[in-house]
Amino acid sequence: METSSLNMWTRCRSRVSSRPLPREAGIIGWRFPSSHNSSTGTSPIPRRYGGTTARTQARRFEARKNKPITVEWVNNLPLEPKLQLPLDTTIEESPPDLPRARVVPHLHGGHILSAWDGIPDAWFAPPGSSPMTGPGFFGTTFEYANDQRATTLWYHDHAAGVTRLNVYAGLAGFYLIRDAVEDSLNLPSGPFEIPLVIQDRMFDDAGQWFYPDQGVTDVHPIWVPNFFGNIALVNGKVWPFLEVEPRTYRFRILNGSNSRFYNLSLTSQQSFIQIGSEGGLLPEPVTLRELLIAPGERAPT
Ligand SMILES: [Cu+2]
Repeated sequence: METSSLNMWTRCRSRVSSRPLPREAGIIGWRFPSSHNSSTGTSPIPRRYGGTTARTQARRFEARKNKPITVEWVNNLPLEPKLQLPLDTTIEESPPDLPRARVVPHLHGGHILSAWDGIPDAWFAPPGSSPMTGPGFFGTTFEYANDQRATTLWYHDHAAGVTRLNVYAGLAGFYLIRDAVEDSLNLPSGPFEIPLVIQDRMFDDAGQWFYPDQGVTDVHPIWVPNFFGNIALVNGKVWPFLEVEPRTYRFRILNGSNSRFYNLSLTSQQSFIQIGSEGGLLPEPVTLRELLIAPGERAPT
């Protein structure tokens, strides 16, 4: 699998820690360079599919309520991404003369001033691109106020005309906000709190990611209205297996797929408890045997 197009670096200038995903989780797309990662200093964990190393999952942010952070986003993608996904240049905001490697981060569900919300035309491209920035660009340093209750957010690319491909390529990750209320609940933590991002993918015969390029109209000849992959990845791994202890776990589930809904259940038919949703903890826990989760949705938190 080609990986270098996923090498989007960020620098975190705040106290927020950027802990790696759990050991059994996937790899890093948007990541913190270790020299800027005072909390862990860890490197991405390489996994192998089809003989080459894949990096598919971004690091996560850990934030505390009412402790703002400042993030400088650095686009260090290659000018020509080696992972060639079909870009539709018939979309108005995506003419062929724009740099392919343009990005702008959006914190999905976060309380944010519009300037830092990942406005689609506020994109920025790697050094050497022409143009370097979109018409709505204002900077690469974003303020995140974290003035909302504990919840499970995620961030992902939001650049005009290329979001679906950038998210598919791995520019998405968790952003957790914690607070004292949640702390007081003594929920499973540490190795027993496991974020799970579920995404579907397609692979070609060479083990490369594949994205369809046959549109349904002549107007947008390569634009597909929905993408449904035939392989499920969790934290960047294909059909992974997690060994667990006989105890309670906290799974923070994110559907990071482009289009696919999932109806999740335990093969043992056991029930499980949903304690939260997109905006934070539910008024009271709900016991479920199935959990239907839509693209972009998070549960249980
Ligand atoms: Cu979103």
